Amino acid sequence: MENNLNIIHIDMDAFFASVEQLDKPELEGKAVIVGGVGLDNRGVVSTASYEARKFGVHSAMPIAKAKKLCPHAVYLPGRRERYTELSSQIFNILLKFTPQVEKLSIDEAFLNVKGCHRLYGSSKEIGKQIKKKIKDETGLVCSIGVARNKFLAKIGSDLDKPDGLVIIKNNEIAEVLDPLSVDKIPGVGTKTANKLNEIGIYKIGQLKNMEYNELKHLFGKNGSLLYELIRGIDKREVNINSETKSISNETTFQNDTSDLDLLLKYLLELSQKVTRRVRKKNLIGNTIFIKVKDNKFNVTTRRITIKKYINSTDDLYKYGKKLLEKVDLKNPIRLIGIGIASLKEKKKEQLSLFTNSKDKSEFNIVIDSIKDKFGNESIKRARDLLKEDKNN
Ligand code: TTP
Ligand code: MG
Repeated sequence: MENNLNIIHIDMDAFFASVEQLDKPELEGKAVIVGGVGLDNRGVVSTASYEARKFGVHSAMPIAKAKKLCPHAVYLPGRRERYTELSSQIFNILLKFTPQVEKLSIDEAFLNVKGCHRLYGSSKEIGKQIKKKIKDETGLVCSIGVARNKFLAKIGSDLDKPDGLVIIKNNEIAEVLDPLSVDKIPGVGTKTANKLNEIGIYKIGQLKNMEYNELKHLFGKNGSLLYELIRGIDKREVNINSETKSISNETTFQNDTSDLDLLLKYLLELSQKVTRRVRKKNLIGNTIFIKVKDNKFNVTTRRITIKKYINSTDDLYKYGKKLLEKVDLKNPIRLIGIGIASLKEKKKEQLSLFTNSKDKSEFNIVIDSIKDKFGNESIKRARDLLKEDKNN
């Protein structure tokens, strides 16, 4: 397969409705419509299962209209928390393949898999593995598009929904794009599409016959972007966003070591550094990972996703230690690293002077501010002091 088809777009199928069918097996194969008062108070359809779409029901349609088209459907108000929970499970799966994940919405992401082929095979293979892992671990079905850029990958994921896996090869671009209606182009909404329809242009292929200057005239500064997109050119990069970004630190030892106590002490020191950066950015995360490289340069990584979002040194260290215990330390270790992923912004909680909370984050914040004022060496944990003794 061509080796520059590195962009993957993934979009869950009928996401909210599929989650409802997953949690209530009696709804499997039935018309399910999520939306209305419970979810957004506007009485519109959030999404409809594919069984309901056959009757013409779609997102943003007034519930009243949906009830006329599909009276036998099961109407549900929606459970945002549950959808968010599954969404973060899905993003954690994606992050196992590559850190290059750009979240677009609750059920949609771009991946750049350029560096992943040695480990996971071709982009098509990676697409298959992602689909399988998501199905096995969550029970949900998604559609995937693979192509050389974002625009084409997104077009691809939409071509064979539900449960699609579409590869758009470079020599197939025109063949795929030309018959599509113009509203498939990002930025071309109903209004612009209508404007084009009025002058007899319905398909992307027809739009290609327009001169560059005509497009500029019609679409202003977006004209040149449009000129490129319809020819399958899209220079946008996959941008890792803070929600999927991770923060980590690693250290290479002067001498390789098999001493578990010493490794744990380094792990604690790294946990301090990592969580300090996490706290500085006012983030919390619920995926913890470690990396170990032995003297033969074999790299082992272990990761775990927990329910609670953390940013305290003790919490990170605790889970890092558990992960390290799962690593086979048969060869001496030359490098160890630890990090947090699935980061999100920590909401401002009401601070109380008399809180009895077990949450260590306030304690950590005090330590951080002393270190900011007096330097890193000003406060040390007893374990760090022990380590210094051992190394001297
Ligand atoms: P989409 O991915 O647009 O739709 P979908 O996943 O339901 O269906 P498809 O198989 O076509 O991808 O949106 C993801 C979720 O976002 C969707 O399940 C519900 C929610 N949503 C709304 O609440 N309102 C809307 O208008 C749309 C489009 C989506
Ligand atoms: Mg979707």
